[in-house]
Amino acid sequence: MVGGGFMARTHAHAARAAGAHVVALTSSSRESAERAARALGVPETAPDVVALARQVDVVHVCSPNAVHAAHALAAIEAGAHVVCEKPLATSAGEAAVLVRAADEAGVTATVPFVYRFHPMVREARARVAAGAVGRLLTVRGTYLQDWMLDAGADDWRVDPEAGGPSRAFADIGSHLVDLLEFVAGDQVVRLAATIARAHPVRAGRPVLTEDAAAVVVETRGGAVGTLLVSQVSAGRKNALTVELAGTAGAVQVEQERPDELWLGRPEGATVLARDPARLSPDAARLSTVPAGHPMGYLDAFEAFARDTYARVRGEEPDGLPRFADGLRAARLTDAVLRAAASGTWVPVDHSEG
Ligand code: SOE
Repeated sequence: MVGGGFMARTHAHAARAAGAHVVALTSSSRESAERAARALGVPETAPDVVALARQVDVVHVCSPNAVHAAHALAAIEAGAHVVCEKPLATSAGEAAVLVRAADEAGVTATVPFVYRFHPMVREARARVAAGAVGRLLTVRGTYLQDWMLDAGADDWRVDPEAGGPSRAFADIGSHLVDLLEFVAGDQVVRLAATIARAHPVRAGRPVLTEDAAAVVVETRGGAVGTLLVSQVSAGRKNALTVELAGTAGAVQVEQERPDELWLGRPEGATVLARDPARLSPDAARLSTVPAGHPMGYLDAFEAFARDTYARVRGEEPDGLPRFADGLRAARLTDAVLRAAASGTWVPVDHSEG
C-alpha cells in the first residue's frame, strides 16, 4: 500500500478479502507509514515506492492525486503490477505516459472504478448490449455529495498542488463518466460545460478548483445528455445515478440502491431485485451474496481486487477497469475544464495512448 488514509484502509480490506497478503506500506513520512501500518495491521513499512515495489507482487497507489502518476510509474519501473486510485493522473498527458509504461512493462495496471462491480450495473450493461434500450437517445448522469457544503469543510483536494486542477469532476465525475460509458457501451465524443465554486475561500486559502460541474454531452452513437457533478448538494451523500433511454426502453442504476435495477417501458416502469438465480452470467458471477441480503461498496471493491489479481494470474475478467480507462477519465476531465474555461464545445480526445 502507498498511503495511509481512508482509501488505503479500503484497499487493504478489499485486497485481504480477495485473498492477498498485505505485506508492506509506505507513506509520505516514516512516522505516518508506521502509524498507518499499525492501524491497518500491515507487518512492514518501506522507505519509498521503489523499495516497496521490489518486495511485493502488486502495489496499490492510494496517495494524494498529484503524486499518483509518479508513484504508479515508480512501481511499474520496479516491475510490480499496479492498482492506482483515480484520477490516474492530474493531466491527460501524464495518464497517457502511464498507459504506455504499463503496456511496455507487460504488467497488470488497473484503476478502481469500483461502481462497475455492483451486480445490477453488470445486469444493466448486459441488457443494454442485448438491445433492451434500443437505439440510445438520451443519457442522464448525476453524482451528488454534500461533504464540501460547509465553507469550513477542507481537504487536501482543495489545494491544486495536491489535488490537481480539477476537484469535483476529477474526484467523482471520473466515476460518473466511467460508469455511464461502461453501461452504455458508447462514448462521449464532445461536450460543453460550466463549473461553480461554492465558497471563494476555505480554511483561509483561496479556492481555485470546482465544487460542481454541469456538462452537456453528445455520444458517438448520437445520443445527447447531461451530467451534473457536485460535492455541495445538501442531503446527498454518494448519489451516483446513470439513466440511459432509447427507442426500446430505459435503464437506471443508482449506486445508493445497488441491489436494484430500474427498467423503463412506455407502459410503466419496473424495479428488478438482485437475485443471482435470475441474472445474466456476468451479474450472477459478481452476485456473491444471496438474494435479499444487501450488497454494497465494500463488496464491489473486493470484486475489483479479485478481478485485478485474476488478471495478474493470467485470466482476462470482463469489465476490469485498466489504465486506459483512467486515461479516458483524465481526458474527459481535461475536456470539461477546457470547455468551462472557453465557453465552447470541446471534442474529447480518442486517439490511441
Ligand atoms: C470522496 O468524494 C469519495 O471518497 C471519492 O474520492 C471516491 O472515489 C468515491 O467513491 C466516494 O467519494
